Amino acid sequence: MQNLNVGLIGGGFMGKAHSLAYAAMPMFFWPAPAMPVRKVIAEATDDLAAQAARRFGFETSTSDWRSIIDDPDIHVVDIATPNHLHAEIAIAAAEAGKHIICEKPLARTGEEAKRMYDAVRTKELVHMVAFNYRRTPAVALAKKYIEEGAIGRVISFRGTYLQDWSADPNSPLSWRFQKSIAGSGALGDIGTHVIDLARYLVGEFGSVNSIMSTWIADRPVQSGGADKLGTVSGGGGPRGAVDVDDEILTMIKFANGAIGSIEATRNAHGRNNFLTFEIHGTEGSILFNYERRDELQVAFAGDQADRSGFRTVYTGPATPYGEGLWPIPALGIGYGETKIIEAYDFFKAIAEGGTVSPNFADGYQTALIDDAIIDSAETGAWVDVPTIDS
Ligand code: NAI
Ligand code: SOE
Repeated sequence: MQNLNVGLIGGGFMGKAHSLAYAAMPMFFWPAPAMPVRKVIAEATDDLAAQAARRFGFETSTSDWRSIIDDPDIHVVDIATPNHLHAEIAIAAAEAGKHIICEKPLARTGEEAKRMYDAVRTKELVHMVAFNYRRTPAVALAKKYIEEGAIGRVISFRGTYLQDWSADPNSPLSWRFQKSIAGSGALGDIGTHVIDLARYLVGEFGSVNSIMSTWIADRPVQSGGADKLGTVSGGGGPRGAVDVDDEILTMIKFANGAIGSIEATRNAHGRNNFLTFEIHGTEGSILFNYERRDELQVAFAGDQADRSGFRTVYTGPATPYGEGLWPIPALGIGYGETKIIEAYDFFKAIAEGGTVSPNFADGYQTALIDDAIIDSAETGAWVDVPTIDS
């Protein structure tokens, strides 16, 4: 079993989640496909980097992410920075021949995502984009049911991602509200998770018709630093303009004839991480709510009439990834487990010389869907989504 040295760039929320995954992955999945070694972590300053190394168990730290790219001992570059740095780091890492895992959204625009995809597509390296909700066991179970034909032909998909952390007009103008850093607002930040699930479970998007709104036009300025996701007030200082969307709503015509909708907002009071989908097929239905992520609700058309309706299946040893997780259903799947499974699949692909999904092709296709949603919201028209040449 080989050791693979990881250089992690960004020690905020995702730096924590990825570090946990590297430490825990071999504890869950044994024998591990490879042993991740937490070699070096980069942060914005020397002090932040040193603290991150201590906290997250890395051997060394740096405030210069380029030194990670230049280090021949690093096998894996993990990009967990705000979105505007993804492309520059990923392209440099690809040129240096490193395996890359990059947080979502892959890029701020389709054009930026294309450059990233072009940088990796002909190289012998594993690339992954961290749409980890696919790795929730109940979502993988939904995929299995669909592939087995348990709900027949999929005819419709309704997805939501509703949060409320940005509903307070005095929560700071963090990087997530700045187009130059984030690319877009609720669309890229959380809408892309649902787009990824829709592509995974239903298929490619044909066209979209969308609405986008910005509810809070300005917020107290925050310069640099991690996004505290609404847990701190921005205070009474100067306010800056929000130039991204707070909310998006889109209708979808899928290439295979199914239809659907996606709503995403971070301004829905009372909603925390309400990532849901309901899928209707010709022979049954599936309902998933991430806030109850141990459970998949299923209904089958063939059920006897006096007992038909949704039933709950709890994920556990008999369901996807069950061999590595907990020994009894319903002990509790958390956010950490989705990242541990993600790390497992990523390192497995490296160890076996294979590929993993979602990868940069998926990230690029998702960015093109984002572009089409923005275009449609601006024009009011249905917009066709181009399909990438992969
Ligand atoms: P965060 O704001 O908590 O942390 C970002 C960190 O990057 C900060 O600590 C900041 O100091 C650091 N940083 C900034 N410039 C840097 C540089 N030049 N070198 C090294 N470090 C630098 O942000 P968060 O929530 O961790 O988001 C990071 C990425 O992960 C984003 O792309 C975001 O969209 C994605 N994300 C994905 C999630 C998922 O569920 N897959 C969840 C949360 C975020
Ligand atoms: C904030 O909306 C956020 O942290 C997103 O950036 C993540 O992608 C999502 O998983 C949780 O919420």
